Amino acid sequence: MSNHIQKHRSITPETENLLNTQIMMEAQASAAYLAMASWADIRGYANAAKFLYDHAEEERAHMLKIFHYTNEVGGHALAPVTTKVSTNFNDLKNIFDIVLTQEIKVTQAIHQLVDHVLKTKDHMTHHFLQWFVEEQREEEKVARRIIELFDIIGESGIGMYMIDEAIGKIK
Ligand code: OFO
Repeated sequence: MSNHIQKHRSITPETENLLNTQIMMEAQASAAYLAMASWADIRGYANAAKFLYDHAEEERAHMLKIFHYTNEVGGHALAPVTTKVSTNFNDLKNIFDIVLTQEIKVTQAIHQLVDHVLKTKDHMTHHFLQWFVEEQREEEKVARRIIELFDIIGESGIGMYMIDEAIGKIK
């Protein structure tokens, strides 16, 4: 980055690094959702697959939101490199357990970022991150509701069909 650009930045290099780490995490989450969507798709869980495909898109949108913000405030957003994701799962319940674990990890990372910008009095980035704080609350809530369906409906008989139907109705 040229000195000219560096002089006009609103975020510290440390915040820039943390935002780039978050960009990578969102991209990784998107790839993980895509792998889970494919698993559900080829097994006929049409609604679960749609939910997971949609979330793969959402995570990519989150990644781009942070990407653009980083550049807007004078940082340098780096194109994320993702690592290999799991493509095989025990069953659909296993997938949604992973979804919730993954979302909780993202929440923790967002909270760490918020802690950092509070400490460094970076009000702009703090304001920007509030959208993600709210988004994570919503995403965890939805994942928990889906996991509950496995207990409420039960997996035997036509249970899996009904669970997939119910997933299609979750907002
Ligand atoms: Fe659900 O992870 Fe993005 O923010």
